[in-house]
Amino acid sequence: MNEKLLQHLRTYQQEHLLAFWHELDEVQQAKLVSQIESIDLERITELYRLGASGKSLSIDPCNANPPSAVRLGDGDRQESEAERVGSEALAAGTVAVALVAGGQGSRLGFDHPKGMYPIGPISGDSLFDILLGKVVATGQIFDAQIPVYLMTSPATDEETRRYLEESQYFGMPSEDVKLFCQGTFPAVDAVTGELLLATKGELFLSPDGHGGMLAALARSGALEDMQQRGIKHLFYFQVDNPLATVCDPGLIGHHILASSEYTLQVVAKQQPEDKVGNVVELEGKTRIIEYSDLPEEAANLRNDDGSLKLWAGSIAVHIFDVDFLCRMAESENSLPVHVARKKVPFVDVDGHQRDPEQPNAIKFEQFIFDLLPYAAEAITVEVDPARAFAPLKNGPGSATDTAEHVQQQLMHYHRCMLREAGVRVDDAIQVEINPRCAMTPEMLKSKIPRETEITKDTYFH
Ligand code: UD2
Repeated sequence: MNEKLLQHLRTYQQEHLLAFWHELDEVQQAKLVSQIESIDLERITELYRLGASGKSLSIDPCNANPPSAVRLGDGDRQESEAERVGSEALAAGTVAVALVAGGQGSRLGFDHPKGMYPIGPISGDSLFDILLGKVVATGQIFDAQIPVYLMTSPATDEETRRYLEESQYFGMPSEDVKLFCQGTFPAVDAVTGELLLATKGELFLSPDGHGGMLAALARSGALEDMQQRGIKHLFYFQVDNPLATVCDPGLIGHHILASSEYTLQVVAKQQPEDKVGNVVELEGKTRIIEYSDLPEEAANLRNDDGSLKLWAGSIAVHIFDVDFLCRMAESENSLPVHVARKKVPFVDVDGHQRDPEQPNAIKFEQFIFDLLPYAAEAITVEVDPARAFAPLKNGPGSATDTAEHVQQQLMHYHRCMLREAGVRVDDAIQVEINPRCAMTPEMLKSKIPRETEITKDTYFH
């Protein structure tokens, strides 16, 4: 028995973690020791104390105001100036991409990293294929190198690396795709605060949230890599949105023109309970209040014309200044930790595997958008969801955000692109456009003669 470790665990009432020590072989013992040693027990004890007390938001959302935003239809001049400035930044090679892909596809009934999900409505192309395709296409348009920093989690890292290597990074130069793995937090028993064992020799660990990206970027050397490459702006998005306007020159341009350190792309919420982050102004700062944290009372506040007061929904597309991230990475624990009560399977004191039916545990997570109040300047830019937001979240049969919904949205948008390019296509025709073929209606114009009629299901690639 490792007496020193036992003593350390006793200080925090966690000695149960070694209850099965004598049943483990040497390799298992070494693994358990290294897991325990990597955890700051004092911090976890404190987080549990705060989490169990039920205190979460230190602010009152009912006092929040909507952000001042660049809204849709705000004027073509501003728009074209932003596009010009964003295009210049892309051409100058000062923009990189951060893609968070730590999630598994388990909610979709897909036992692989979510990014591997075959979402292309006709092609069956995966989310990674489509999203990296957008980066490749943008790089070609601007004749620029656009590195991608892709965040995995311990659950998705190995398979994602293998998949991307086998797929030859979907056309990206391999040296421009930098994978880095996010960290974890242990889960604790909601009643006792004891860390949970997943097996007799392993702690139950879960990803530390996309907020873990900040520390993981620093730890992996990615921030340094960005600085060496002269990257100034980081276009951030989630792997579950194949409609994401990756490297949108207009959004990048607004960010630069406003000297923003943190820019948010938002959609106008349709319903108070929409599952998007709520972008608000509170106490002079821009913040996001997650949908699950927004009380009904605040969500339902209306303007005189009946529209939602807190209208701005974050779709998790952000632009960060690299200098801002470097500054934030230097101050340890700048991100708060959120707690969530969840069902976590575990091994009990008698060595039995338990699969609880009710939430039994507290899981900890950090959110990247909690950096917002620290930004010297933060702006919000509205986008039309029909061209920018089709999140894949739920399995077949759910009311929203299933693969079928996403595919319908993709095809709808691609039909709109074709029509804007002067091509005729009926709603009953299925179409899909590979981003490498065209990212915009303008690009389609050079490939398909005007007045062409599409009469059968077509994949443009
Ligand atoms: C997220 C946002 C929500 C809104 C919505 C848009 C949070 C907390 N909420 O809600 O405000 O913008 O997306 O679709 O972000 N991920 C990791 N590591 C983690 C956790 C998440 O990489 O530890 C990635 C994951 O692969 C996924 C994305 O982040 O692509 C979103 O995570 P989620 O599905 O848990 O977030 P959701 O849908 O509740």
